[in-house]
Amino acid sequence: MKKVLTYGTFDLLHYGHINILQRAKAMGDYLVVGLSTDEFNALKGKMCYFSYEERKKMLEALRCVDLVIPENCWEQKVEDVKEFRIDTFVMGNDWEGKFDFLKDYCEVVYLPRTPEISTTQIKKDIANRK
Ligand code: C2G
Repeated sequence: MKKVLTYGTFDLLHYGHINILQRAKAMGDYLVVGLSTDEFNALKGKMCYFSYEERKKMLEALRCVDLVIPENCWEQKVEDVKEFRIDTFVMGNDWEGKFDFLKDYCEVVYLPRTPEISTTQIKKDIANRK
């Protein structure tokens, strides 16, 4: 069984998120998603609209997601790759090169982002419509 791992905040889940999750799953048989906790998002300078539990519930409802684990820090990725016996690590190419240290442990793939959509843009568009 080929296992794939990716990470993210996945706030205000949108089709850009769905695209990368489906493409990540298509690279194997089992997809693990490291979901940024509210505390870690504070470290990333991100204020989420939905809480960790709400974001987790939405990801777990997706057919392409097999397991959601908490992402508490930047440093847990090597341990996660080992613990879950990950074959392929996938991230959007806004992270190109940032996780190449994982190449010692698994395949590392950066996929093109879906253009025109982001959680930040959604928030801006809604604010402008008031
Ligand atoms: N993404 C995408 N296309 C978009 C928006 C996002 O492909 N239009 C991808 C990102 O490249 C990322 C994933 O969706 O791979 C999740 O995006 P975010 O929720 O913004 O996650 P991020 O803040 O990048 O956190 O340790 C890694 C971090 O947790 C990643």
